[in-house]
Amino acid sequence: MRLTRGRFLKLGAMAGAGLALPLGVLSAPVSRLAASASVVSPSVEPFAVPLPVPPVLEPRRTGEGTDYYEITQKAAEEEILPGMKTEVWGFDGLFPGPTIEARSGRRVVIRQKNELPVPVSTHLHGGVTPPESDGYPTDLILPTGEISTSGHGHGHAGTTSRGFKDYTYPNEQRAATLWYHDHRMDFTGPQNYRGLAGFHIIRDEVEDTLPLPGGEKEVPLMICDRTFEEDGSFYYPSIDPSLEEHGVLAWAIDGVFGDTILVNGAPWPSMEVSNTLYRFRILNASNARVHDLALDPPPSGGKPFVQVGSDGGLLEAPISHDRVLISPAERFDVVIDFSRYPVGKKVKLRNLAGKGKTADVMRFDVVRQEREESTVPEELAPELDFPDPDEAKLTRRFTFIAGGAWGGMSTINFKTFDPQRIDASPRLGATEVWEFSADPEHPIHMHLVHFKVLSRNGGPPGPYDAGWKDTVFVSGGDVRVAARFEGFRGKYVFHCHNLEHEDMMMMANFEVL
Ligand SMILES: [Cu+2]
Repeated sequence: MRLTRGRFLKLGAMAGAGLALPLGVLSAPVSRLAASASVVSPSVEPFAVPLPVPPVLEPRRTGEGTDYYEITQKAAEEEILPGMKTEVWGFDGLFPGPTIEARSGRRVVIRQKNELPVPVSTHLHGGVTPPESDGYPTDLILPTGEISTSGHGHGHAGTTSRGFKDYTYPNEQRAATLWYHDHRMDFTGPQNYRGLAGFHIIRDEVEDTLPLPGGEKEVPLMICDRTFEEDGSFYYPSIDPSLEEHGVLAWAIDGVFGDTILVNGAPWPSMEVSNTLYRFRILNASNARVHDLALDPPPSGGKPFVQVGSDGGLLEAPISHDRVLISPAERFDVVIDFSRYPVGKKVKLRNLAGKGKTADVMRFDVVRQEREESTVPEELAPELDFPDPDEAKLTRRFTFIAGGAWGGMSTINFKTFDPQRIDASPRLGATEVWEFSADPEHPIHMHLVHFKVLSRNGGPPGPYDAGWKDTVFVSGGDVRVAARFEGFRGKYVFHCHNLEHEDMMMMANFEVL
């Protein structure tokens, strides 16, 4: 999106009418705003880089019932674009961060050390986590060195630690693909963009017994988009790249879209596969981009993606899809059968919602024949214990309206985020129905709970709403979900996972009483 003169004038007029604008938007010269929107990344030959897989982190020590880890959030140089260096802010300096392999019922304690020049807060997305370890946006870990907290953020009301914080994850939940990422108030967009995201995979006995592809045939795929400067550094349209002042340039208020697609941190990578089944844990870690994934060419004989899991773990039974529509923060656990292609075939994973270069994601090269040792069983998980909407005592309604209409601020029920205001107070153990409506479209995420999608625009749930969800894509209509508020009492957030909307305060609190 370009900043047109008309759009700029509209923003100016709204500011004049007294709406709060992020600092700096209007004081930045128009020439700078317009020029920034047209940064184009150095070109990269697609499918030339092999797909990396993030390393699995070893615990520092293992106690009875608990594994203890240590991660240092720091800057490091990585070769993302061939022959160039990019400074990333990564967990242990890596982008993506190292993968945590956890067992259901076995606690993980992670000491997060902050060696970055800014405050951070680390959230385990999909985790049933006590509030003090949930990575509340204002529960900051301040840097060890000199602190820059003078920024004009949206206000601070959390606890702070200096240098490090120990996060406790009970993992008292079923096997699922979770991920951890930065959640600092007002700065989640730029800090994720620089690389602060990694996988946290929980396994359990139900999953162990299934004959799904495993080992090297079970691959996490973190898909995101970035734009790079000529020198290889990340380009993010912050008003203040030092991240003391928050906010993005006006053209980016409804999301930052990169022109280079990365999978596990590599641009348009390729992966060699045998002609067998593979399991992919797909995460859309983009700030704002929605992916409509398809295989090109499609295999003979029908739907190529066999979905076995959603945000909250295994489905009861597999669901086959022609395409997988995945909005930011959602996870789809899918099996692809490469025996439906001849050896020698090169198969692109494409994004049908992309244009030009962003329509390509990665490529699978079917390079060898191998005996099949996996299957996708017709039953995956025992019947899922979804909340019963008839037991819901309460229906709450939340309307998400994007920033463009509000001079930059994004709202839920016409309110911007206030860490002190509680917008819903469900009782511990209670089932509630929440109705989300969105204008125009928002991936809506609830912390602490997983939910069941009940309906979409008054009709049945959509093809991508199956299973336990913690993030649901609401696109210009209404989605009703049922959630049971179990696990912990305390204050949690729910918000839009378009990170620019989130940073522009499309977030609210619920407190489990
Ligand atoms: Cu949004």
